[in-house]
Amino acid sequence: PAPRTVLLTGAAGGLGTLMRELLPKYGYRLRLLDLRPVEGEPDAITADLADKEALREAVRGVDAIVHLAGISLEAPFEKILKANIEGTYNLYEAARQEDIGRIVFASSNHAVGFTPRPRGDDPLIPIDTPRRPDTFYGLSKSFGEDLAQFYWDKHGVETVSVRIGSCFPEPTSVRMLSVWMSPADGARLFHAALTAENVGHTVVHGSSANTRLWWDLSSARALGYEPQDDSEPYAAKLVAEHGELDPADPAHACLGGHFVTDPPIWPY
Ligand code: NAI
Ligand code: 15L
Repeated sequence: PAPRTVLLTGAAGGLGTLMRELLPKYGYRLRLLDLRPVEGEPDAITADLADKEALREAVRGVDAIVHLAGISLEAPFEKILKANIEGTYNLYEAARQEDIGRIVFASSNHAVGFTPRPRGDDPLIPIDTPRRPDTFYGLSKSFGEDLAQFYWDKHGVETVSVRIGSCFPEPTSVRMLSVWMSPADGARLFHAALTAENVGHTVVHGSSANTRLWWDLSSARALGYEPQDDSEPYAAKLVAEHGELDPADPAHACLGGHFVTDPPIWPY
């Protein structure tokens, strides 16, 4: 496709760093934003999602936004509220005001983390499975998806909400064998989400085509995503180290893994 300018929020983070490397290969020109300076990128915008003026300036003139910024793990509610809930609202408001047509929102498996994981011949988790957040963090992603639906219905801002499994260079747990998204497949999926036509608000599962897949990738494939990777080559080593998932262990019972059983982080 013709190069398009994309604002990448959360550019200093783990996924942001991977995407800074991979997305330009698809012809994108990236504008970078993060709360923290982005290493080796003096032109990156250093701004908090709380800063509405900075956001409005940051989104001005871009063709689309890939929104990764925020707290990426469980945290006290007040912090999640500020960064993920208010922060994502501030970004959507800036996008609406500046007529940005498309956002790719980094949602998470933890928006539906309490969904039992398939076992044996169980069907894959469908994309319309009811929301079952496993943390305040997951709840903020559930809010983000609703916000995206609202900004589409009310204001015509399109979003692809990607419920990312685990996007890291390699899977590091047995659970991740099922939900792993290779960085290269992550870039493929974001590219599909940026270029597919008439997405309205579309929710997709974000992972590679893993042998041990737990969820249905068809809404992602419908955007043109063709995953090329599979975590299975990592399986023997991880299973030798940790054993197969224990069916009796509640931390292995649900999509969200240990997020469902981790003790709450106080203060609530
Ligand atoms: P990360 O924690 O490494 O990066 C997040 C970035 O957002 C950080 O650089 C941080 O400085 C920035 N940030 C936090 N609060 C901010 C604020 N108020 N204003 C501006 N920037 C702020 O997380 P990671 O792994 O890179 O994830 C990126 C996104 O993808 C997050 O939204 C996360 O929830 C989501 N996600 C990631 C998954 C993964 O496997 N890496 C899985 C599911 C969702
Ligand atoms: C997430 O949502 C987190 O941002 C990431 O750090 C991983 O914990 C991932 O989910 C996961 O479920 O493995």
